[in-house]
Amino acid sequence: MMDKNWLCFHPAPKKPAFPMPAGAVDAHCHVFGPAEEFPYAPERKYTPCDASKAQLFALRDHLGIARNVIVQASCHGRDNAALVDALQAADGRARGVAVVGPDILDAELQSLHIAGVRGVRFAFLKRLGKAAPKPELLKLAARVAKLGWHVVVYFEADALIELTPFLEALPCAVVVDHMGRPDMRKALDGADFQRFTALMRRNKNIHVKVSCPERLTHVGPPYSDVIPYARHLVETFPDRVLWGTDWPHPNMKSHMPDDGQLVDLIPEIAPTKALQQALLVDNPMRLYWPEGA
Ligand code: 0GY
Repeated sequence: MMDKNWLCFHPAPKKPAFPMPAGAVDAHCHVFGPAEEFPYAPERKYTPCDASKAQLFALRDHLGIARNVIVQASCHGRDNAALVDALQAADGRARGVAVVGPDILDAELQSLHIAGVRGVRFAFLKRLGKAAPKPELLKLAARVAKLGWHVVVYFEADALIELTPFLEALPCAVVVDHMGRPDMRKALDGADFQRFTALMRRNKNIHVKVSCPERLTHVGPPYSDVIPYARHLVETFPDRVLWGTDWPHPNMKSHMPDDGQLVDLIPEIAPTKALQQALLVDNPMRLYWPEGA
């Protein structure tokens, strides 16, 4: 049963007014279950509403998106079966980011690669579960780097100082989820966000997803407090930004965003055609479909 205080994804998102460029990638979305076929992990911290691959692909088509990057969420633990099943059904139009243990066998990594996985995710949010020790994660990163994969990291802004040496030691591209979760009540030019942009300036491995305004906002839709942060990142690091819906928006308790409205925010965060092309097509393609379309 889904958690009682949970919201399920928007039942009928609007058709966006913003026309996505051809080949646009949703670089952050999930599949959940369905639980009957793909049970949630016993150690999970929440039970979501089921969100199937068919529902994800229908949303993709409705929003004018060409491809998905499906990210393993903590409710499925290290069992990537639902993710792999979705990748295999996507006809080449989805790639994946898995969660695996440091003890995973090379043969298992290889079969995830064949299924379309191109990255591993390390989450450092206590409310989602405990991360493996950093030396083990570094060893794992070195192994996946050999496959041409990268690492996706999820943390909140107050963990950045402690995590910076680790992020800089990763031997591959690094993709930071949700802008490094800045606190929107702090200034864009304040010390916390500047620390993050300074890291990106210094270290060209680091990429960032300008995603999740619904989770970061303190004022609600249409997320006017979050837009300036996203736009700043897009304009400052045009070749290292990615965009995603975060559908089906796990752990949202205040409100559920309309995914069509999230698409309509894109011209506000990437105001030119060239920035939109980089954000939505060229950057995610380089990481997830380096061989080309
Ligand atoms: C997100 C955000 C969250 C959850 C997870 O793995 C997860 O369970 O990523 C969150 O609760 O902030 O990226 O989907």
